[in-house]
Amino acid sequence: MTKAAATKYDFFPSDPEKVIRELGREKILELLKAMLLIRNFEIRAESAYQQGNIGGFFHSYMGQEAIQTAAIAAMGVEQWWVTTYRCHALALLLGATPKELMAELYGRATGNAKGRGGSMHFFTDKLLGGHGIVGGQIPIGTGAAFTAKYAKEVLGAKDNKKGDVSVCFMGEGAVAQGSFHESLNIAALWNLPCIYVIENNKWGMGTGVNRAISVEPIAEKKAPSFGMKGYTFDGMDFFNCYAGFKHVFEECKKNSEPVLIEVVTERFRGHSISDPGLYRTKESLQSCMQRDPLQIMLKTLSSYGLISDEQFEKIDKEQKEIAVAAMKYAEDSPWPDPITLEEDVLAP
Ligand SMILES: Cc1ncc(C[n+]2csc(CCOP(=O)(O)OP(=O)(O)O)c2C)c(N)n1
Repeated sequence: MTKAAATKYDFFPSDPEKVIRELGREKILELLKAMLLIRNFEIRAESAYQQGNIGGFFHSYMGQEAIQTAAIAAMGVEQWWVTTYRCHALALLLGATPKELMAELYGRATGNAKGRGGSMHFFTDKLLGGHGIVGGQIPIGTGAAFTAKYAKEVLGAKDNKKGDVSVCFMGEGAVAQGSFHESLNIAALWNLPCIYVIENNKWGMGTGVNRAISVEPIAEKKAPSFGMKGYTFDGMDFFNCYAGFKHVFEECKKNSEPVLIEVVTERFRGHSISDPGLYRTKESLQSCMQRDPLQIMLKTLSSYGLISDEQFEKIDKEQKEIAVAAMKYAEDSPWPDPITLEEDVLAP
């Protein structure tokens, strides 16, 4: 059975002026730069893939840049973070360098996971991974929230090394998995400070959300069944995401209760690089690309006189050069030595 009608979303309220006042011009431009780095990294990596320099899976974050950029801007890097295989942006935002990430895509020894993980498995000391199993990261994010709570309430940790909260990203496709339901149930039962974020890009591979998930808005309808609060954000609008994440973060820190967020977004590419996207028309893709998060941010910042088109283009060009330099670094890097094959393997 198919649910045909597209949902009309009522997004969390936001006030760009307030966000701009709170963050200031310099910080906002830094965040725009981060979004442009993600976009340029994805574009260059995609071309390296097409040239045969990268193999295996590859899932682009193009179109979704505002979400994780806003989440980190609102909560700071010192939380626990975990996500899906669509993990390039989160790793960049959490401080992995474009060079080490590009080298990982190229399978080189200098890569983020020594060339063993590829596109789906980036890590930093705060990023508990990109994960290839749909829903596989949800229990991990829940466990990290337990760590944060235990460190604070039992060990009395004051240095915030274990983070205040855990932030667990997933696609809407993961909502139908058992791991989602078991994790949210235990998080609610034990008051774990976990912020679950569903990035609803409307497609799970080629399956439309209306054919896969029985209710929408997902978070607002599902959260109450776990005794949680649920919110909906506009994933194409940085300012809406920032205001929403900030609100939820402050609330979660105060009451140590889990929360479920749905961020409505669009992916500008196929599910993975090998997906020709035959399940959607060119026109529908073009129409969703009209709401490009980078253009929306540029337009908003321009309307407050904070940036000109020339300044935007300059930042864009600089980020492109960083991505191109990362490709060169990856190309020049050595392949892993076969003698190291059994190193770092936990189950020999
Ligand atoms: C347990 C499991 N089942 C199936 C797959 C194959 N698979 C990979 S991605 C995907 C779709 C997931 O879509 P969604 O959660 O909406 O995330 P998105 O890719 O849109 O970000 C599927 C079915 C998998 N990796 N793991």
